[in-house]
Amino acid sequence: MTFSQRLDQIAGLTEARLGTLVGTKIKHPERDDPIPPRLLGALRHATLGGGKRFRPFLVIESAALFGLSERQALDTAVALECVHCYSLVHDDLPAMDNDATRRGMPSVWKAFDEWTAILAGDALLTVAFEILSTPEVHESPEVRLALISALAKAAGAAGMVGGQALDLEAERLPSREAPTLSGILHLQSLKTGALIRFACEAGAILGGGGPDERAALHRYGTELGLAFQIADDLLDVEGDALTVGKAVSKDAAAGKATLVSLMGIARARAELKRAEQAAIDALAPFGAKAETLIEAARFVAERNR
Ligand code: GRG
Repeated sequence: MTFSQRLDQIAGLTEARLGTLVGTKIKHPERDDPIPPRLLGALRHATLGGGKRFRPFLVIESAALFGLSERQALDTAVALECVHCYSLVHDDLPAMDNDATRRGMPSVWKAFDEWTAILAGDALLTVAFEILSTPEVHESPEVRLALISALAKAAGAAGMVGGQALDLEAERLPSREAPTLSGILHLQSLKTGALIRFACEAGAILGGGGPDERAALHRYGTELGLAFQIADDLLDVEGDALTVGKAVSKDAAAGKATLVSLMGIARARAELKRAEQAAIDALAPFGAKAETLIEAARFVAERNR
């Protein structure tokens, strides 16, 4: 099976499980309160029918390093995808990035309205933790708690939300200082990197990996997240909107400092190559078992969507 086929296969599994969980888990198990239909429509619009499902792929493939089956890692993967989808729904809002399209469709606030999009994001964030609390994720409550704690940290104020805050402050606060490369690297390692790092470490948490294995996956996730962000910035400069599935050239039009605008395209490409190789090197302790994750690093560096 090629890498692309494997990514598509995991995307299919994720889509099917999301379709089941978003709609059933967001119900009180002992009561039969239905989800308000408009909100449910927004939740399904936000989660189904698009997306590479790259973070679920990383959870499932990092768990495979420890001998876990797809099924054993799938609900953790889906919980993470719910957090990712929430972040996209909120990021697209007029008060944030003001994007009308996402994944080749109208963004949630465009298809519904702003308040529904805010509430859909809130519901997706909370359902992620509801999913992680269930025994289907792992039989051990300690493992479930470790996943909940790690995802909360990755998504929260010192993780993705913190990165988004730094990004918006840099763009909008009148007192802002001139952006520096180290400042942008830091905010991106939170905004984009934290969830990708969690995805890679989740396999070690689920699979009972030791500190060295977890540290190796942490390093892999860090370099992969950086490569992912540089590739995303390059797509904004060089990609076409139809393939990418959202508006491009937005950063330049907004005069926004990005890794590419601060480094220039040539240096950004070199840094992308370095991060790709560093991610691959971090997997050395896993030997041949890590072949699919190695291909994932190559996919990120070469992606066009
Ligand atoms: C609103 C708290 C909050 C955070 C938003 C994720 C994010 C933080 C903003 C999205 C802005 C952006 C375009 C970041 C660049 C990297 C990124 C996360 C791209 C989208 O992820 P993909 O390419 O999307 O994996 P798909 O649609 O394939 O899931």
